[in-house]
Amino acid sequence: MKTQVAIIGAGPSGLLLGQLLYQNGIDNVILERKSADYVLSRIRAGVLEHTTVQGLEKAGAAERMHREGLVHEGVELVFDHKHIRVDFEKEVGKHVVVYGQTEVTRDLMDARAASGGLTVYEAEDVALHEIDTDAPYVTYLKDGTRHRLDCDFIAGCDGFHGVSRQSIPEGVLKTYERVYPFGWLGLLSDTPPVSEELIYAKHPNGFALCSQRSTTRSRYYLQVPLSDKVEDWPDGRFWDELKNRLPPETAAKLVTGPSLEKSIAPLRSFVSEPMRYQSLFLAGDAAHIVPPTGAKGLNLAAGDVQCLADALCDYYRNGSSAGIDGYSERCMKRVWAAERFSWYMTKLLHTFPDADDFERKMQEAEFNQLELTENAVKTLAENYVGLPY
Ligand code: FAS
Ligand code: PHB
Repeated sequence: MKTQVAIIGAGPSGLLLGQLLYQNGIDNVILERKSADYVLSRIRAGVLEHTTVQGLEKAGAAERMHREGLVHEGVELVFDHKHIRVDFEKEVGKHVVVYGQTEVTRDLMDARAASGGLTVYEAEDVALHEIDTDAPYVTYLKDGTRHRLDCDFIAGCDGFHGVSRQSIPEGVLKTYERVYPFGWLGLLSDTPPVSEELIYAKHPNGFALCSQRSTTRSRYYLQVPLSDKVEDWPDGRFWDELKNRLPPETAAKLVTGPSLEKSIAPLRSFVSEPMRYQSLFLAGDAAHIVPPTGAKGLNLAAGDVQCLADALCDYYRNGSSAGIDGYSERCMKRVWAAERFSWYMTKLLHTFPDADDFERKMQEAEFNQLELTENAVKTLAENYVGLPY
């Protein structure tokens, strides 16, 4: 089989890239290790930046998001019960859309099915070959038969644990990593959100986040030690601890109910440079990871993929390699800005078990900057709604 671009991974990166290339007449095939149902079962991000909304519009997959997504013009930060509202419209004249990654993925899958693009689900043992030539190819196993897919380029959209980044020879990549000493325990419930806007709360017991998927479905998170397991957190304990960490007037409004999903995600900052090696391009979590405190993971992936689609269109349409040659450098500026913001929000709002008294006072002083200076709030708003890619 032959295509122009082989895409590894049918998460948001792979599916969005597939649609953008299809819209520009560039043939592509997506190879996904898991089943479509499994991909849809993963509960992840919830906030879309305006550049991600634009990407979905370009991909022809934005109609339901515009209909069902919730426009949010601000967020609330709470620091040991001190409140600050960050007003996006006032500070930067933009907003974000609250719409779950699961729904983004579903919409992109539907758009791909309508476009007739080939996605091979449950493609096992995907391997990349000859990536340092201009005739790379990918092999994979499907129902016991090995297949070969010849292509011009490979897009590694296969996430942090994927095969693409591992296929780059030793010594080429420079990686940077920070693993945080805690995780996020997430709970999804069919209960009305406790507040109209998201609440990021810091409490001596740990961080808590009140998010949502709709006006009837909520998503909550608690910072937990890395040693905790989901089974340590029956629903009742989760709700009691969430109430502990929220301001009393907010906790009093909390509607609890049975969990539909509960999972613990570790937090890490990770970047691998460059994001291109010869005919292989990395995008999304395959190239970088951010702690979800800044709501950047999915949005960074969408930015990478729009850059890559622009570059490949320039190559195929105008015969210019300027875009693909500049892909990594163009993405890196935005990747590091998002890494910084996600690290800043994580340091600001989490309880670090090994912090000394001075570090705790610095954390409090950092939060007070948001009260004392106009610029601090504006900078937070600019980063939260998303920097241009
Ligand atoms: P993904 O990991 O989503 O997709 C990669 C795809 O490649 C997967 O479907 C995988 O099955 C497939 N794949 C892997 N190896 C393969 C192989 N060898 N062959 C073929 N296919 C292969 N971001 C936020 O903004 N907010 C959040 O709250 C948030 N929560 C998260 C919670 C968890 C547990 C995780 C892991 C991430 C979270 N993120 C969050 C980040 C997340 O949303 C990612 O940024 C987003 O999924 C990135 O999309 P992709 O780059 O497509 O990677
Ligand atoms: C979510 O709704 O899952 C969500 C929202 C904002 C974040 C992280 C996760 O910063």
